Amino acid sequence: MVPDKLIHSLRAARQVTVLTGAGVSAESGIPTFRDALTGLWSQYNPQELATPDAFRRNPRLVWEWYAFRRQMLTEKTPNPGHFALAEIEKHIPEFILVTQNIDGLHQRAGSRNVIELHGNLGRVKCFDENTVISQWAETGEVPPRCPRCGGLLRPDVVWFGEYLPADALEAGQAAARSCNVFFSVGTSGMVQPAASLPFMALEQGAMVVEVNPDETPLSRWATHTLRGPSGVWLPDVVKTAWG
Ligand code: BJW
Repeated sequence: MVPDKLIHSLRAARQVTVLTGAGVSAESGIPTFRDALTGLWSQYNPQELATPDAFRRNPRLVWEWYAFRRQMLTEKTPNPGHFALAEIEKHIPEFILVTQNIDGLHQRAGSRNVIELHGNLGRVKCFDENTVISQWAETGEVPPRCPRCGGLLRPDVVWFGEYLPADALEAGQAAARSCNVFFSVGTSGMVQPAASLPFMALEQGAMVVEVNPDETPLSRWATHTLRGPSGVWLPDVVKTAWG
């Protein structure tokens, strides 16, 4: 059962901030990263696929891995957890959804105020110039080349050792510091700087709610933990709060 105190705070909240991670898309059939059996990192080595050095070493491998994941995404759709977050947004004066996910499923579910911390798989940028590129010549070369400078194209996502987009990070941190209720949904809390956001909210006195089937480093600090899948808990929160 959703705790009464959480429902009361949510109904009264002026600002709600939500941080999501791969777990919110798990029920759409998209693998997480660190789940022991099904997570991407149980099959693939992040050092060979999700770092600038990996791309320098083997750009074709990295490009093809992301192309495979982009293709997989075309068959996936938002799940009840995504839709519930879009519904919560309608009831809260200021609602900010900060996501680490690159799958665009929140926007497809109808969420409007979304901050993407780790980029988006649907975009491509130049490895050398960092410019987002929407069109390029299909010459058969893998990865394709930047039409402006001839550099290699790469997915517009944030790899280990790269800085997050400064405007997105600043907006996410400000949203964490100014909210009344903060939800941390489907993230292991292992990757910085995103993992610090719930702690910033706690420092400012916000109610922090974790939604996750498993324990994380946040669990013992969270005001409430909803232990289980977000596709079950989040619709329950909506139904209890607003019928
Ligand atoms: C469910 C569920 C269901 C399952 N319902 N829940 C400070 C200290 C130590 C290290 C660092 C530090 N600052 C920076 C670093 C280095 C690094 C880092 O954090 N490393 C740690 C691993 C130690 N960070 C960076 O490099 C970042 N850059 C940066 O900080 O720049 C400044 C800097 C540079 C250099 C040095 C120092 C500072 C960039 C991080 C970029 C992360 N990129 C990735 C890949 C994106 C592209 C791609 O998709 O391929 O982003 S890695 C991967 O992890 C992806 C995710 O967004 C991110 C977070 O993972 P997430 O979402 O939490 O997924 P999981 O799988 O970990 O967890 C899923 C959860 O869901 C689990 O808890 C399940 O239980 C749960 N779940 N089913 C709800 N149905």
